[in-house]
Amino acid sequence: AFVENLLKHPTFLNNEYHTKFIDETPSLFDFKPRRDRATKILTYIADITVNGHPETAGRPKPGAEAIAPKAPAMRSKDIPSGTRQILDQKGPQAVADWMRDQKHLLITDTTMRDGHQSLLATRMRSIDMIRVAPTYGANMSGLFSMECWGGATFDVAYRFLQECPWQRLRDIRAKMPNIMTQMLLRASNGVGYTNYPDNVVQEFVRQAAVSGVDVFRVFDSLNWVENMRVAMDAVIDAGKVCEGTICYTGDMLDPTRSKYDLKYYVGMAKEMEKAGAHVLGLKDMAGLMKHNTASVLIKALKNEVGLPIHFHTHDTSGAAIATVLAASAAGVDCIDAAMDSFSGNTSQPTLGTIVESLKGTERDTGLDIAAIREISNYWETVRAHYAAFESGLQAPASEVYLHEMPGGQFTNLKAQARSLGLEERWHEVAQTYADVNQMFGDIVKVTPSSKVVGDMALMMVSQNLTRAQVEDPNTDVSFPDSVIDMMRGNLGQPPGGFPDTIVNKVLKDEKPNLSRPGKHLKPVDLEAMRAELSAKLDGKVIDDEDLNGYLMYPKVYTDYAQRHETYGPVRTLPTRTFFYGMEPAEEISAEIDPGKTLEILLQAVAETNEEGEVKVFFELNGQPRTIRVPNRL
Ligand code: BTN
Ligand code: 3PY
Ligand code: ZN
Repeated sequence: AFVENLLKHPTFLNNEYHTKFIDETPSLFDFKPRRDRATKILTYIADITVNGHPETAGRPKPGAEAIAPKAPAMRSKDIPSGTRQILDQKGPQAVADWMRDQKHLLITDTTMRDGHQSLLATRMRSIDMIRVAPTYGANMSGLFSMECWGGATFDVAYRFLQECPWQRLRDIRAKMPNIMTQMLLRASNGVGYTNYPDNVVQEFVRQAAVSGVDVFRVFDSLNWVENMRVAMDAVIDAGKVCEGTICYTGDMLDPTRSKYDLKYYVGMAKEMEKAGAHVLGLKDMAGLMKHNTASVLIKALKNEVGLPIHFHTHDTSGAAIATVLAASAAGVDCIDAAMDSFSGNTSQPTLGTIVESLKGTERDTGLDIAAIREISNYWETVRAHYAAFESGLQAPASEVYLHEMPGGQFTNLKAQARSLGLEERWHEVAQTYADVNQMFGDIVKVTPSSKVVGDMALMMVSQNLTRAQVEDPNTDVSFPDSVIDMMRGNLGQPPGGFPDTIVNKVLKDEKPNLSRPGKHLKPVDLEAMRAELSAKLDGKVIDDEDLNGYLMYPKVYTDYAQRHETYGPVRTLPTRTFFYGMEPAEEISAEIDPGKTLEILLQAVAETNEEGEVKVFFELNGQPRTIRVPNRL
């Protein structure tokens, strides 16, 4: 077994073998029989079939409409050229120039990122995206970009979906070579919830560009430009499109809320331009921008800033299409929308409806409404498989103007409230969220600052604390860790700083750090981290993608990698199988490598034996296979 391990080891195969290698590579001494990938996948299916998936237990099941999703046919064999070719041939500035030259309204499809992040708790699996990517390339080549990466998708892929986010990106890129891919990057917070050392942010951006991201939407959760520069510079250095982004909050035309007024936004836009952004992102993450505001703001930005503008909003209020059409009339260059069946409510406004609304006008998008319908029907079938992750939100609501929660947070916070037994007090949570925002000085609320506000609001409602009590120096309050962290300055500073009242109450005698967090964080020794991870994973060779996963999420990545050893490439399973296992006589296939497909038939599931184990009988590519799994129910 030792020799066998040695002969198979990549270091040996790469001719990098030397005697020290034997001492340093504990996996060579791992004589447990290594199971092949097919056995691993069968073990996963058997386990889920017997025990169910922990994430879908007790949740609604897919209905009869959840048939196997089939991608619509490609309308032509050859792929028309698109925005990706402009970027590759002429670079990011040419993309920006081209955007400004277009009369028609450009559209980014968010279905593969914010659409499912906002409607299905980010649970959409890669296979459901990759399957339809070639159809997009052939039938939707006029899209500006496909938002398909970043935000919460990175974390959720490893943590809940047992798949590699980098591979998702590479696969989408390869199957859709003409439409630019787009990601959401939380500047110094990377795709995590806290500031990372500068070299970790730089290394992450470098790898994301190599693995396939074309457009980086970079924002800071407190709108602090100082804290965006490291990420923006890294994008510019990588030769990709840097969308320097303003987060919109509050109500710009309300004279009683003057903190975020027109002057504030125009000022920040000019800072974005000076910082080297190619495109100006305008991110209305909660869907608060009203149509009159869009008219005023977009016209002002077009007059005062030279950058093309890309507008993002959410339909939580039900008014997002009005806002998008006003933005379009005011000359916005590009807007975000989700395919119809993944649009509305806390998600983006409806792509097909925007296309139809502008048909025949001078901003006609030129997109093919029949192609959109086909793709939307595909997504409808996909969505049916994720019934367990639907929020149950029934209607749009103007309450969003009170709480100002981001679309991506809303359903999450509601689920958190439910798990704390506060579901029937949801409207109190919403009001308290608004109170906390005022107590923190009226801040931008978007990941991660939105999570801090949410943590505080849940704590206050569950302990029946009012804002006055929290602020009272004579009342003892034990603050959530995330609140302490933010008041220390670890997410940076909002415009005007945090109010002294709350800082002093939270930190007592400790002084906050008012300068950029990255300035104080020591650079990480990347090779030492690679060695550390390798040691945790029995000497596994750690490539740059894995290393970046580990740098963002040390525990989440390590757990993923260990489960991968047990279950193999479960990303290739159909979504129904992944979440629900198989029925007797059901047959599925899983393409574990290009051209290498497993045909899997479940024959029968035996009774649980005295040891508490269950035998599950399969046919794998026509050969009988029996797998034993513990019954944990
Ligand atoms: C998770 O939710 O922990 C990730 C998904 C994979 C977990 C597998 S599913 C089969 C087995 N049963 C469990 O409870 N966890 C693992
Ligand atoms: C994220 O950071 O994930 C967001 O969607 C913010 O809007
Ligand atoms: Zn969003």
